[in-house]
Amino acid sequence: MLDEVKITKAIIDRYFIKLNNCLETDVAIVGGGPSGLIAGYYLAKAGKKVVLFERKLSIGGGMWGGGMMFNEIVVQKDALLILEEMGVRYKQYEDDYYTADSIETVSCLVAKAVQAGLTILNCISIEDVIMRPERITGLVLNWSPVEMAGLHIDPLSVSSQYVIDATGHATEVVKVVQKKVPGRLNTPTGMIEGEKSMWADKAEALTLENTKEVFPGLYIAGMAANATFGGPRMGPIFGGMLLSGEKVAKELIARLG
Ligand code: 48F
Repeated sequence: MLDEVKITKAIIDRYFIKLNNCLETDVAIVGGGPSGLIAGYYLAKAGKKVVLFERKLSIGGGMWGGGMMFNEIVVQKDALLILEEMGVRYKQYEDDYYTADSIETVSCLVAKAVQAGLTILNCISIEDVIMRPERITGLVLNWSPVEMAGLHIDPLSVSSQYVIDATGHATEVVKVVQKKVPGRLNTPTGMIEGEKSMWADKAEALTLENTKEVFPGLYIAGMAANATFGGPRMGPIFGGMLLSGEKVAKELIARLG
């Protein structure tokens, strides 16, 4: 006979094991869009202890809706190997233009990343960082519904050797650092340069170039990288996001040793 309290206990017990395991990690990723998921996948696959925090209930960021809710995405040739590794089917449209179903893509990315060992904690928002004092050493978090309701409830904290800001256009972790220690980012002005208008070709190349450490202990990936370093936006072409996630994972795997 099924017992409601046992169901409750099973959920609480299992969740707390997961949460406890995330208190001290090699890498903490903020944002569950394509760049964060791919970074998490490669880090977990390499045996690193990695957690991803996502504000929303659903994981996938800006990829579910393709372009303007037409649920297809475009990916260029350079990133096809990643799609293949994630088990995503794609079709050639023209030279260097390939398409994939955005729902299938998000679903495969999430499934592969979790099964590789990435822990995803959803409905959690990162509101601050821990600094000691010249380096980011962790994150400060709270339930998203607490944030949404504007409740005055203190957050909790986790520590991590490295943090990745994969929060997309909002570049939220970098914004916190800029506010706490203005002028100290690894950008030309020391501040967030700000995202520029749509230019797909340039943006895709720059996303990769801008994927780097922006403050000791803090890396940026995906659209957050362009927003921080003043690159343009690119719209619903996703190769740059996937390659950015792969690049940041590779760099951190090398640094973690
Ligand atoms: O925006 P998002 O998909 O980031 P991305 O990986 O990919 C960008 C593309 O989707 C698209 C594009 C490229 O074609 O321009 O926009 O760079 O996902 C970012 C995720 O971060 C979450 C947010 O809910 C979204 O799912 N997020 C943002 N701020 C926080 C956060 C925060 N403070 N705490 C937790 N999650």
